[in-house]
Amino acid sequence: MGIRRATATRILHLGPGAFFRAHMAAYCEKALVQDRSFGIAAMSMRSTAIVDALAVQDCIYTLGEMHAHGLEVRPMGVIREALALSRDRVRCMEIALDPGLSVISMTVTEKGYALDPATGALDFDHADIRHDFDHPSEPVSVVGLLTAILAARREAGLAWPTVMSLDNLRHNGRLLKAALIAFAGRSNSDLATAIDNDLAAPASMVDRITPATGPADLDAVAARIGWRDRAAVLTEPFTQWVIEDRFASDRPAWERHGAILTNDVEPFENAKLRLINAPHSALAWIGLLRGRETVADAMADPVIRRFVETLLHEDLAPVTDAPEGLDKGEYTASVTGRFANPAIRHRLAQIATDSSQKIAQRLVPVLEAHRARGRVPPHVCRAIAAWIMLWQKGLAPADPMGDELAASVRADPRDTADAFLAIRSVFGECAGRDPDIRSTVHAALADLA
Ligand code: CS2
Repeated sequence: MGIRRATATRILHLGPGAFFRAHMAAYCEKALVQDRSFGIAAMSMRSTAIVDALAVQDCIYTLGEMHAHGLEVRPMGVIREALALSRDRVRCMEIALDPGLSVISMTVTEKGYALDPATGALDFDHADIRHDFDHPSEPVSVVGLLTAILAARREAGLAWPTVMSLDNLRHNGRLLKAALIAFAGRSNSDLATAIDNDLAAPASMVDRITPATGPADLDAVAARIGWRDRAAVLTEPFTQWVIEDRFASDRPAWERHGAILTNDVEPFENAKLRLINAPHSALAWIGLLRGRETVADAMADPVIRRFVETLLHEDLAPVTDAPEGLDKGEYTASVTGRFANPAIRHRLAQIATDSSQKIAQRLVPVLEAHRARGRVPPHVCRAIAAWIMLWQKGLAPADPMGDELAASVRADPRDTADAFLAIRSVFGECAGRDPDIRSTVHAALADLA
């Protein structure tokens, strides 16, 4: 099969992980048919492993889709350069200051923005943000780096590219822009005003279940293509990308390849976070408690499957408005099918990682919507109880708030629950002081124990 290669670099992408290589890169690769100039420079903020793997292969890698009839593979030639900011800072800035650059996109996970998870505001106490204030020309955070790029382009009289987040955060474009304004505002109010007035930061909703690639995945790809592609990625057939149509300049014709360009991404974000990410987290917590390893293993456990279905139908779907053109029933029904796909080995521990950053996006709005109707959602509370129980038992995977969470564990799980529910940056104001939520979580803890 021939490889479609890009002829120029007009996109700088931060975060070249598996999700990006399976999702946005796939849309960009297809759009090379319309315009080959929209190649990508893929840059990691710190780690060098995937960057090195790509670099030795001339940035060509294999995208494998796990269909019911088997694995379908395709060579990808859209990435032109792979770099790590920690090592290749000069080259990164050269690309960032290229007059032809059209988009800076990013998949850096929820915690990559250094925001307070509950309020969405930039966390000025974050170690990386503090570092970047002290070393503005050597930023290590996404927000510090983007601000440095915007300042340097402005200084050089260059237009700003569109800055686009592809992470699972509500209003990701608006949050990112607000963080940049807040960061710039501390030292350069002129720049902050210009960002406020002029920066295009569209929101986008992304969806494609793509586990971190493991050695067995690489073996499966090698068996198909005849060489060991260390940057290969395996993903599900389903893919969705809904983008706010607000760009500073030209961009690839993603809409010709399945992306939806719209004025209002919010209903899509809500549906995705509530009907896919919320049950995903819940499934991960309950599944880990019951000793399962992957999402598909957990879905094969009838107790867990029943829980996920009840959670979806009784607690999540009733407070989620379907965006126009999307059938909520079908969407909800497809979720369990996607989770149950045995070809995808998605480790529960990967999904349960960083849960403190995900709860405010996935579950708190659901809790609030039910409280506004005078109700407590029992299955959401059970999911939260499962998360707390993982900490109680010392089974929780890595979390940026790990020290604080571990220090909140008490001998009695109910006391642990009260301490956790009162953590404002996880639950906002909604849970800590609500006796009905607390007692429902207590009851669920007793039941889980
Ligand atoms: C998952 C997501 O790891 C997680 O938290 O819920 O990465 C999920 O697989 C994607 O959002 C699906 O599009």
